[in-house]
Amino acid sequence: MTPLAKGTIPEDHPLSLSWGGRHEGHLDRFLAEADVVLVVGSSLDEADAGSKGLPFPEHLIQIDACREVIGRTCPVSVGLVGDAQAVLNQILTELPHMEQTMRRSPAARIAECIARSEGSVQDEPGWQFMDAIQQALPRDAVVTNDASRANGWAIFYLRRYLPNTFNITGNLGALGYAFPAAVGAKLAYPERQALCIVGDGGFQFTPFSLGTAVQHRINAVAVVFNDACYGRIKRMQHQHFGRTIGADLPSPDFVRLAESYGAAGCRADDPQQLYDALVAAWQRDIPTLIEVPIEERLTLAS
Ligand SMILES: Cc1ncc(C[n+]2csc(CCOP(=O)(O)OP(=O)(O)O)c2C)c(N)n1
Ligand SMILES: [Mg+2]
Repeated sequence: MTPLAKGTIPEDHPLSLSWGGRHEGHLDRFLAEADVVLVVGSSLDEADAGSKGLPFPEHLIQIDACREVIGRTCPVSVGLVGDAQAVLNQILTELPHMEQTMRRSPAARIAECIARSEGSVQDEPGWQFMDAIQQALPRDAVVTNDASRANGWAIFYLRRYLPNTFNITGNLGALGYAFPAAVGAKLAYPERQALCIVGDGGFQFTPFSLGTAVQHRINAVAVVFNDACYGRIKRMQHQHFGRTIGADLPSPDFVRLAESYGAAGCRADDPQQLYDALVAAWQRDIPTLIEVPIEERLTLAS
């Protein structure tokens, strides 16, 4: 699954391989070794397939409901225009009549790929914070995010198991989406938890949504990773120009900001505190903001 598809197939299914496998090229090698890749419902654009692209083998088949998307970013051997479910059902209907030369499950290779990828990241603070969230997160909770460094951590490390339980702002990556989206998700599914994973910059595009959530007793939870800057932008400025401009942010006291709206606010300095804060947050009937102060070097890391 590409980032936008997280949760379409449960990430603990033995045939499921997600973006996390991209560490040290494990997922890329897996794809490159394939005889043929069948892409279902992905535009393969930058936000979906990554700015570095995916190393597809020569034979690529793409199914999409939108004709313009087929072959737009990657050359395809075969393009099939249609509804994913309908086309997949048609393929399944034809399969028994086809000669099958080999039936070898890739489950073992997928498991190996995941184990190698996970083994290489567990010392990283980003992984540890996402692991804490994972432990506290119900299987059907809806996660929203936008474009922070933590958004990248969530794409790589967080596992989702159900469709529409991981919502990014798609190809635009627009800041300000994450928290209002969590409020909307909690309204749509009052019996489930809604969690926004966001940076200090992104959260400050739409903090007033805290007021709406308090007013209507909507328990959406925000985890704000605060490095007091537009970290991703600052990093790109460093890389391309060797200097930064306009990327530092005055940091409000996020806990008091939440409390001033009548929401609950707390600070989590390490993954264990984040886990405890989330478990407490699920119990409330008002929104909770959990601020996680992080060093700038974490968002500036490649
Ligand atoms: C509406 C909007 N404006 C600007 C951007 C460009 N942009 C992408 S990431 C980013 C920085 C985000 O900062 P923060 O939320 O604090 O996350 P961090 O990078 O520090 O982890 C900016 C300004 C954007 N994606 N959307
Ligand atoms: Mg930031």
